[in-house]
Amino acid sequence: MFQASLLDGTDESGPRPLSAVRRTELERGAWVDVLPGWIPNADALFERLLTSVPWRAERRRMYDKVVDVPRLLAFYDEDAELPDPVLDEAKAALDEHYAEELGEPFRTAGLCLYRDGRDSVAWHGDTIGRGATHDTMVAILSVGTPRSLLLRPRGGGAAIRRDLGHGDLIVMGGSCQRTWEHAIPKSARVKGPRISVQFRPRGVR
Ligand SMILES: O=C(O)CCC(=O)C(=O)O
Repeated sequence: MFQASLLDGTDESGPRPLSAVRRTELERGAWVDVLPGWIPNADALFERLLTSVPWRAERRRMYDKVVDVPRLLAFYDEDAELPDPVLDEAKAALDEHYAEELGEPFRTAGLCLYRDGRDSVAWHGDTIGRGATHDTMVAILSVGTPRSLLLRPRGGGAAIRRDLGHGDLIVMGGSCQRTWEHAIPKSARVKGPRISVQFRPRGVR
């Protein structure tokens, strides 16, 4: 399992200012914003989410078989109370920073628990809903063991990699969900768990 760092302690502090995010413009109107260490001292948050979130396993049909989804999931719809006050702070900070550009608040939180490097998510865009037709944003807070997020243009092209560490933020914006795809690949080197918290606006899944 993920080992909380000894230096980290249980001291909680809120998100660092989002003015420090760095944007990378991708092709076709997509972009990603990244802020390493957005949530400092994220060990306690990680442990609380690990133990308090009602993680559930899902199974999905793949062609003629039903297979295990290789990660555990939890979903907090817009009226649901988030599982941790740090996530309320994170969402409030995102809402404030992106208010003008996004034009609406983030509403839902999807959580994934990758138990180790065998868990993953395959190439996809968040195109259930408005992400298929409209520019939008998906903001991801990553805590626990570092994992790589890959992005590639839909229909072909070189992939780019963003390594997401403990407490890091990545925001996929513009046309990213419909013109690019993203994935968390399996990795034999990854031994510990990671939790991803995805904040999305209404109607984006
Ligand atoms: O784990 C992540 O950060 C990405 C999750 C994701 O792409 C999804 O659940 O749609």
